Amino acid sequence: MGTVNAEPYPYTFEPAKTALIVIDMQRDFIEPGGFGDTLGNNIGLLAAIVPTTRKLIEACRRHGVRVMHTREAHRSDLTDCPPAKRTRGNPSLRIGDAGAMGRILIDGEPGNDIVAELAPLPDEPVIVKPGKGAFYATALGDILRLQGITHLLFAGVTTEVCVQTTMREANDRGYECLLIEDATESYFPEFKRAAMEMIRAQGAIVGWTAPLAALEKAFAVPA
Ligand code: TIU
Repeated sequence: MGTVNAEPYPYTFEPAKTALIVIDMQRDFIEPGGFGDTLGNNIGLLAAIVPTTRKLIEACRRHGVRVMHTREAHRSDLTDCPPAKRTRGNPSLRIGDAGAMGRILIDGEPGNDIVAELAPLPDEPVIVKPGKGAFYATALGDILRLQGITHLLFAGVTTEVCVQTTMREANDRGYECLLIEDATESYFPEFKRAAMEMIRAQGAIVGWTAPLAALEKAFAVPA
């Protein structure tokens, strides 16, 4: 059993029943020419969390917390992409268009890969998701149930879009959720701050937040 000095109060978890879900740390959101860039965002903010996220992943691997990854991606024929999602905002490049790293947000394209520094190990599930939430139209719920997972740690991008949506989906399904504060980021710093406050308000209405150092301290206490 580990206890993290989290907000709004300590978060207790059993590593064997806990999974880390690293959300959408893919080149499309983080590198120049990807989807995030074409939407006009400052991608440098997101690239800055890669080293901390790597430390988090490595700590979880060492301490028996299962690591899972997600990618926001659509089928190459776009049949799983709602037209509303494709046309919203009238971006210069739409989902499925040819960009600097292949077709934007299409499964199997170079831009859809997880950044090299955070590459999944062969036994780590990668959930390919067509929505913002990782439970929508994916096998994630079944995978977690079959693995006996009750607690979820969250990292990745962006805090108020795919991370928060997935945390809310998980919370409604009964998982105890902890967001690692310095392993998540938004294109809008004020949205990250607000999302973290919303998550932990009202006695952890959606879940807890804590920095990586607090999780590392919990791991350091002998079981
Ligand atoms: N992964 C994720 O958050 N997808 C997005 O499109 N996020 C934005 O903030 N645009």
